[in-house]
Amino acid sequence: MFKYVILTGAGISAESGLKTFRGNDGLWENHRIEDVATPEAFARDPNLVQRFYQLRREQLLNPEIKPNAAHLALAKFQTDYPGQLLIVTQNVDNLHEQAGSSDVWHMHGELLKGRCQVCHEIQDIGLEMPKHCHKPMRPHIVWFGEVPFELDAIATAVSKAETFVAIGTSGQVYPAAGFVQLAKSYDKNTIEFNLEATDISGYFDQSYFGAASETIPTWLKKIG
Ligand code: BJW
Repeated sequence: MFKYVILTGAGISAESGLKTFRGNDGLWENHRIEDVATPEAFARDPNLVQRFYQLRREQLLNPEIKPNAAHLALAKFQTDYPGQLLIVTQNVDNLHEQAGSSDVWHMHGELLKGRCQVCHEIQDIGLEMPKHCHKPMRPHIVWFGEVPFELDAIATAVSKAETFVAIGTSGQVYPAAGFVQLAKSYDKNTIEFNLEATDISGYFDQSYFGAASETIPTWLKKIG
């Protein structure tokens, strides 16, 4: 089992140029993420939702969007200490993989995958959403009200790890926001890295405030 379980959120990719969800105005064409990222929104206006994710793929595929020092330091730690560090990411980008990380579980899905609405097959996709079983595939994304992936395996990993770490997540979206309480219920060490205090800071034994591109490489050097 892994010594460290690391939960990452949008904040770790912010310095790579991808917007966070709840920063600034948090709106996309005047829609709140909660209004676009739901199965109901997709049923009501599939074109709007497909357009939202196509724009997100366009952003991610821009060659200027690259992993930053935080992604790279995590990947290097995984290479130097194989099997010690599991990354559970809420992010649908592939910046951990681009940085060279191997143990990455995408609990909210992946932007560059589509899922067949009929037979549920999952496929790698590019910019355009392909058809499968004569219908456009849906984004392979966990929307509000849908059950995130790998939850049982994540709970097991958290219960067996020494330390649970959250990086760049606001702690507003469940069940991910509850992992720290789960870790505490097993008496685990818990650490948070963020720019500022979050709704769940009180559950962490230690909180380090600052940009992840600086705090994460420093911390990993210390524990390596
Ligand atoms: C930096 C930084 C830098 C910036 N360095 N840090 C009432 C109470 C409790 C729960 C619910 C409720 N009503 C509804 C629910 C459930 C709901 C929920 O939690 N809603 C809340 C809004 C209240 N959750 C769900 O529906 C989930 N499913 C579910 O509950 O199923 C039922 C079930 C569960 C378990 C068992 C059985 C049944 C599904 C949630 C799906 C979330 N999907 C999204 C969108 C899809 C992906 C996409 O389109 O991209 O996932 S929402 C969006 O939020 C995205 C993210 O992964 C997720 C979390 O956001 P994140 O990563 O925390 O980003 P931000 O922007 O919020 O925060 C960024 C942070 O970074 C900030 O703190 C900054 O300070 C920091 N930062 N720069 C360090 N340089």
